[in-house]
Amino acid sequence: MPLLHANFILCCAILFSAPVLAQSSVSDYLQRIDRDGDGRVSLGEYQDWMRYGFDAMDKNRNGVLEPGELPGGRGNAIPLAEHLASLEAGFKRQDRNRDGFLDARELAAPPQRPRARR
Ligand SMILES: [Ca+2]
Ligand SMILES: [Ca+2]
Repeated sequence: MPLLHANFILCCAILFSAPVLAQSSVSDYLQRIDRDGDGRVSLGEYQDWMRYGFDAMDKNRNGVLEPGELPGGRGNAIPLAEHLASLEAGFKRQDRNRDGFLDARELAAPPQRPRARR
C-alpha cells in the first residue's frame, strides 16, 4: 500500500473517529452508522459510512482519486476498490473479537495501527 494512501486512510480514520472520543456520543455515532439498527456495525455499514470522505474528495465522480484530488495535489491515484479494501483491513483491525461486527466498545477504540508491511 502506498505510504500516501496509508496517510490518507489515517486522516479519514482520525476525522471520522474524532466524535467517538467523547464517550457519551459513542451510541449516537453507532446509531448513525448502524443502518439496519441491530446495534452493531457490519463491514458494509462501515464502508458506506467511511467512503463519504472518498466521495467528497472525488470531485469528478469517476471512482478514482487522482493526484490532483489528493491532499497536497500529488501521489498515486487511488481507485475506490483499493480504498474499500483498505477500509476492510481497518475494520478487521478494529474488530477485536473477530465476530465480523464492530460493537460500541470496538468503535470507540482508537484506530489500530496498520501492521508493518512485509
Ligand atoms: Ca448494523
Ligand atoms: Ca466485533
